[in-house]
Amino acid sequence: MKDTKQRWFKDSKFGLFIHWGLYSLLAGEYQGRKTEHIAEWIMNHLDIPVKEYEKLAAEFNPVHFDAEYIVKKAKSWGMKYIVFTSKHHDGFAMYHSKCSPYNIVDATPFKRDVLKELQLACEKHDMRLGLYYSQAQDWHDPDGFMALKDNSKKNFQAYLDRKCIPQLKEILTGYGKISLIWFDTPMGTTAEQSRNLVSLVKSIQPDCLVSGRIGNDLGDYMTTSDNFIPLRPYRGDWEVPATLNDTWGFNKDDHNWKDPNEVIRLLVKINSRGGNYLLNIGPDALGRVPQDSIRILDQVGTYVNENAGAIFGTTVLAEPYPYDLNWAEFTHKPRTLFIHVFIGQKRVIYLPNIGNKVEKATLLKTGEALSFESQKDCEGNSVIEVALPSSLRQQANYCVALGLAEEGPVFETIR
Ligand code: H79
Repeated sequence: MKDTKQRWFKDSKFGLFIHWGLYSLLAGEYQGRKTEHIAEWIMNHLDIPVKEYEKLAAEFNPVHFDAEYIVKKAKSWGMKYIVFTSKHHDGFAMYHSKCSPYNIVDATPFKRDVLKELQLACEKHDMRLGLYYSQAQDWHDPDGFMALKDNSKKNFQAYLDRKCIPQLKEILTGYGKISLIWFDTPMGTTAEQSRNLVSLVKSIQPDCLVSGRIGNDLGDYMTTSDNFIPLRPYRGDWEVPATLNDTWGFNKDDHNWKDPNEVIRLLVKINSRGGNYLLNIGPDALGRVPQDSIRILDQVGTYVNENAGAIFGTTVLAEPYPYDLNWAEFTHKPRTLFIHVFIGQKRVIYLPNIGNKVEKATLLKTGEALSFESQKDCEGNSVIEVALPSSLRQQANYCVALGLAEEGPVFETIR
């Protein structure tokens, strides 16, 4: 079981992932060819030669990038940490690297160290900062791994010594407190290499967490598969990295945006199983956050802020609710059960097998008391019925808090 032993990670519940790099300029299309896959993989998927892809840097001039706007937005959405791509698989550093000129300051007309700007904005607004760093895949360095290609002739250790390790030292010494390093796709990394990278991080910033994707079963917390949620509660610390559409890097043709209500439900589902939701935005070539991302996250943020008490500080139930419901998720604090309802038109909440004695029911966001009845059904199971005011029928989501008489088990098992 992976355990960060760090309160902030356990309590965070919700974070912002930012995928931004040279690929954002292509937005899913290169010389008339479109990628059907995640847009930050365009160099690999469309076989763009290094010398050609490098030329993008000369065009990268994201004049609308505003670190403080993004940090303030993340804060307003209730997020507790930000993870930014300091270097993705394409090998381009989104900060002023001294050991590779292939970086946003030295290779672009923009010349701004956006990581420094992000660091300062995070410090100003009391937001934790973590950094994505692609430690194994580097499509720019001849010895970095590349998925779907022959890596057998590569001297991976030479790449680690020449680029990865020096760059990790830079991002861990030049940008203040870094709360975590988000390693990804270990591929052929040996156990010793993974261990050495972990030691390097901890030797510079002992409290800096390392994501599960350092490989070889190391790392401080479990990272699920991209966009996948564990079916059952998972003891220990973990995180679901996820997108709002079907790409991480900006893709102008991807309009498959999730419904905001669905995103809220995914957040609560992940939290109820003990995990954090690291939700992505992909700024475009000019540094603008897609309006659809803002629209969705503004709605998610409204729910998070109105129902913060049912999200932050919640603990995983010893036993999940024994029935499969398509309209609700449950979160829990000692002596309180939160029912997150994701369906309009309901007139009552009817739930069998709540064994703990219910003492009160309230609509969380207003504190309004709701009338309820506890009875036994014809089979002898406990049933709770909460009356819902008609005003809720037009709402796609809301949370009802049940005050419980005892700290013990909340649900009866099905007999
Ligand atoms: O940073 C984001 C992704 O770019 C990265 N992880 C998240 C957080 C990631 N790396 N690898 N993968 C995701 C999965 C790769 C899937 C692949 Fe493919 C399938 C690579 C090759 C085949 C998709 C299809 C990409 C290229 C073709």
